[in-house]
Amino acid sequence: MSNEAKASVVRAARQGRVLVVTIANPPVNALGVAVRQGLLAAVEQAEADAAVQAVLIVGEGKAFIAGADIREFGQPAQPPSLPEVCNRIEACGKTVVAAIHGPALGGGLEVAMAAHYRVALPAAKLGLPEVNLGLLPGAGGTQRAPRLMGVRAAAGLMLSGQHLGAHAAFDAGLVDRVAQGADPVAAGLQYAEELLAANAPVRRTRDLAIADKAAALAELDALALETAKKTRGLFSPGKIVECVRAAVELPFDEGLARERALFVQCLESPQRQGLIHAFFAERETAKIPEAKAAAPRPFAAIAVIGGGTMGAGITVSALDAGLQVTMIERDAESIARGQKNVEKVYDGLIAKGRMTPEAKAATMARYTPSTSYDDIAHVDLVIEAVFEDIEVKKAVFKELDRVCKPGAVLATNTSYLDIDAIAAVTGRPQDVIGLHFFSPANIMKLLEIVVPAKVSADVVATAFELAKRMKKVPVRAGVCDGFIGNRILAVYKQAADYIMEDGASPYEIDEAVRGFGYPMGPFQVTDLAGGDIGWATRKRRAATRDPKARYVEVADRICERGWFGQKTGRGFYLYANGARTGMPDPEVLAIVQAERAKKGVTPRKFTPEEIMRRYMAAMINEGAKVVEEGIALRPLDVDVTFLSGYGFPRHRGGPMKHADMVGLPQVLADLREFAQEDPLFWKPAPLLEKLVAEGRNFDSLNKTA
Ligand code: 3H9
Repeated sequence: MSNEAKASVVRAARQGRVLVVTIANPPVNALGVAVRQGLLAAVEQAEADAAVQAVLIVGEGKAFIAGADIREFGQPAQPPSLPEVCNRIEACGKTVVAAIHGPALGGGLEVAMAAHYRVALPAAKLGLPEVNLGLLPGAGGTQRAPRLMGVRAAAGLMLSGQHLGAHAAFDAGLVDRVAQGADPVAAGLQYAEELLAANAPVRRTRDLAIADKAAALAELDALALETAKKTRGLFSPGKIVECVRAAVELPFDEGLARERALFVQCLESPQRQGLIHAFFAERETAKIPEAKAAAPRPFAAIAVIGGGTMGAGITVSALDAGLQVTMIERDAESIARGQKNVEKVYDGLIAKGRMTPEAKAATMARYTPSTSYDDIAHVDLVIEAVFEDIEVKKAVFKELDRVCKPGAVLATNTSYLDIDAIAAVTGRPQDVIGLHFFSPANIMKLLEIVVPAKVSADVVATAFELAKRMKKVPVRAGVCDGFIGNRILAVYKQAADYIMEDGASPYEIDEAVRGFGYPMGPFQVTDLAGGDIGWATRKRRAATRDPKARYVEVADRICERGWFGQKTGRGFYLYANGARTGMPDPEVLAIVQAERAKKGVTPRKFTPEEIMRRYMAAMINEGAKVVEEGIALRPLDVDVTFLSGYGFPRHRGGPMKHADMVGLPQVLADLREFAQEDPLFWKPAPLLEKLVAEGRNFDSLNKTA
């Protein structure tokens, strides 16, 4: 980087006796090498200039400083390091003030904690979210935060990754004052001048004492146990607790050295790679060709067709996004039920003290129930969430075509069906799109935006804008049976069935999948969702199934008995007396055994590793096909789909990132080995073979579309 560029990311200019140091590194003032150099130079300038009596650090734009530059992790280190910069700020002989008007996160808060005084403005957000990236605060944060806010609160901030607003940060002792307004320079200058006028001493955080060390250590013992239990399988949380212990037990500089050593361990961990991949991937999925080609259509009033679980969840999401919602149901009884489904969500929040009855009333004022399509002639966007049957959906879209105003966006929430065929029943296929929400729709973050052949670019852009307003994670998908998520799910579920028929029990498989980091295994998920849903899909596909393809009938045998999972008290597991955790069922094992005998399968043993190799190979292989066919724009879109909608362990970055970390040659070798038993199912995706032949990985395809 040229000297001029370096100079421009950190500007230092004297205002009276205060040197105002402005970080101007858009979009979020991350602490890249040029910023670190600039900050160091500014402190030296302040020391050298006799006219300067205080230093004020501020950020330009929306953020104070969002943290270290995450893009530099994994690259060769470039001096000065951030710990060095923070130490230099703290050592400055002139009073240093940080004025925080926006996010001060991670390294950003560490810079502020190294300053001698801190003032926060109302929009400030302070936090140490490194744990979300598989890291720990590595620029003195683990040593300074406990000195400022106490051991327990500091550990809580670092382990949760939560952000504190200005007042909460003040109450916690992280900042010294809360000022009004939005101008950090004005607020900071005023504070600095007051401090100088009062002859306030240079006050270094490193010199603050930690009170009652014995009690703090006892608390940390308990916290270490609790953290190990709660963050099972995660690396950095335990290291955070170790750092805080060092803050209590060791002199400051030794604590810093310990923090550095543990930070480097985190930096080198595969979990850091997975989590940082997830962070960027979630921001990349909104970068789609249509967003560059067209602007979204405006929307304020929408309609939701159907008031079942899905329709109600979507309605809540839309109301929470500030939209007007008209819900349509076929008769008075159904619409009353639909409204009840919506109100149930808000009543739940009221019961938990998270919403006031007044806020509910204000929200519900934007909700209109109706049984007549004619009431939605004015809306800008419609989301259909009726029964998953193509004929029912086509009938709805004919009605929408009849009543909706020209230019209204018509979306279907189908999870499998052919959206091109649905669009074709209207006279305006350019306005028809898929919005695949996940249940419960007001909670699940994923929104698959399914792009049929004839839809216009501005409708796609509108769908992405809607996702943003609803705070969803949008992923662009092409039309095929199951789109990205459910299509791949169907394949790895099949792999799980094969493993079961070949010898592992459903309980062993679930345990292996949980051991990998999922909250639940596939058979538990089936029981939770209801076995009848998959059964209906299997029946629908029976006619088109390849007769040569292996088909496991265990789930059908279970469904034939009326065992649909939790809701019937029995599925792959037994749920005695409405229990939510299932117990293994010997009768299910007997069914599995009978099916094996029928097919002449001699059961064999599988280790958890063998189970996961197959499970993941099936997922990755189908993921490669989905990318190759253009159903997903990039491998990262597959990753985000599984991270946000299917419980894939975030620290592994998603299935395609996981494949890159395992190494594609290994994945291909696994597939070829399994293909010896079943060449049809385990046939490697051509894209995977191509990448291996070219020595490339999935990430090489992740450039923005
Ligand atoms: C750390 O500090 C380690 C230290 O303790 C120790 C060091 C030794 N770096 O989210 P947005 C990009 S670890 C680089 O869409 P918003 C982001 O990719 C760090 N880039 O905006 C996006 O780029 P693009 C601890 C970053 O307004 C653009 O900025 N800090 C960074 O919704 C806008 O981001 C964190 O974990 C970064 N640190 O939210 C904070 N941050 O336009 C992470 C963002 O090309 N950041 N970008 O897609 C955030 O939580 C949010 O970005 C923030 C703004 C709340 C700041």
